[in-house]
Amino acid sequence: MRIALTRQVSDSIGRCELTHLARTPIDVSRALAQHRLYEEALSDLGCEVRRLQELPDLPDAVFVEDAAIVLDEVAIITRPGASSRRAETSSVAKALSPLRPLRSIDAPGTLDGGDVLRLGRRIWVGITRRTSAEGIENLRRHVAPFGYEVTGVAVRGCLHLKSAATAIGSEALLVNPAWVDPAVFDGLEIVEIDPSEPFAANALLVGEAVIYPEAYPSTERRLRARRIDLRTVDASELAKAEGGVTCCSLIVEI
Ligand code: CIR
Repeated sequence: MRIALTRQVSDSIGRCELTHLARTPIDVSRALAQHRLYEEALSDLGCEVRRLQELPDLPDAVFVEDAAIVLDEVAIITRPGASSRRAETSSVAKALSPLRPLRSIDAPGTLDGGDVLRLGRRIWVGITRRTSAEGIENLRRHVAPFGYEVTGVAVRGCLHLKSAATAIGSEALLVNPAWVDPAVFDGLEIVEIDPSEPFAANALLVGEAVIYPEAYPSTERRLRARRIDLRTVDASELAKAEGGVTCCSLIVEI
């Protein structure tokens, strides 16, 4: 069984953290509607969608991916790099505690789930403004006993590693080579985004299907040419908050 943890868009999302984008007005009701369709796409792919408690005063609380790393053996509750986001983690820990043994990233380390990319037993972690060397070391200590290899990766020009590279298959990645050097993903098949669509590398693999924003038609054609089972969604309002499709759920297999 596959559970997808999500959280409704906060009324205060207009005050979200922004790093690379200029602030533009977010239409909360459109964002809510788009988020519901995203949840529907998860349900269509067999996920039981479980909504966490609403946190209306925490603008970025919809981006639940940043609060935890869920592996088969354990879940690691993060310490987000933006202090405004640290209060998001306790409700995620509460939801995960019946599903996995929990560990945590501890001060002074910081780590955002958006920086953590896993394929099999290999984990790449973006070294970014949000994720520190201590945070990565902390993660390594928690997961090494289960046989995971953790590699810190330089990322430039974007918020998180998963803005630059995400899984589109068990051995395949969608990558923006301007933001991360594809050579770090040794041995994996690399599909590059269309360079005219820099934000196009964030795709959400669920089983063998991929949830993908409809905003990147040229890259979408590249994915369709590979016969990937794509489920496109309109994620334009959350994109104004620098969120993508991976950010809005935590997938837990039980
Ligand atoms: C932030 O800056 O933290 C939010 N506005 C966006 C977080 C997006 N999360 C993700 O890419 N995993």
